[in-house]
Amino acid sequence: MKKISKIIVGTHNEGKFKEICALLPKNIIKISPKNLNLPSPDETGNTFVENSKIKAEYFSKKGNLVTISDDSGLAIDLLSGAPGIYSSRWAGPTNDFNIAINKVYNELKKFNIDYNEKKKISAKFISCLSVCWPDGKIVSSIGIIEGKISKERKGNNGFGYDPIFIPSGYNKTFAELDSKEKFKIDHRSKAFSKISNLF
Ligand code: ITT
Repeated sequence: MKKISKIIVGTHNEGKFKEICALLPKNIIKISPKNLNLPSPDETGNTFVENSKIKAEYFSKKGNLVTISDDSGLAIDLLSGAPGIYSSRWAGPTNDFNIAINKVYNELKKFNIDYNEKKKISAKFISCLSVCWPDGKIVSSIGIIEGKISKERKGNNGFGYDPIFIPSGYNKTFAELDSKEKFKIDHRSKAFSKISNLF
């Protein structure tokens, strides 16, 4: 298969855009949907895979170029997997992650959790990456990182829910790790490693 030399990184999320660009080889030209004046498609799917495919198909068709898109989110076991595919929507129309994180803690409060009991609020980050070619060919890959919700938000790195997620085996949140450390273990890197041969 012909190696990819130019790609649309099909996301309007700046944090994600940076992280996907960092995963891709340096020599590939990366284009953002913003540069092409392309808005996001409606995420009408019921799963990460469906929504990831919707985005990759949409941008590759509109931009007539190979596209990589991601659909991802935080799934908290105690909340039956919420916010899940609604992770972005919990931040409201202004995409404010203070709102989304407050919502997580408010939902968890309903369970009277005693964080001092060392009870683990298990959670995972899930990412589905899809690569779509203008002829319609599409490849998807899922990556998962297990962890727990922190007692309080900590750290300034990363984006989204990073300040409240502690990956298993660590005692720091994703937002306290530097990006290189996060990339070694995170959901998006794991999904990417399974399709890295495309690049
Ligand atoms: P695009 O659809 O344009 O890609 P989005 O932010 O709406 O942007 P999603 O629908 O996939 O993307 O929502 C995923 C949300 O889950 C995202 O907004 C983040 O807040 C959160 N998320 C995903 N990966 C994350 C990570 O590595 N660190 C922190 N939060 C993450």
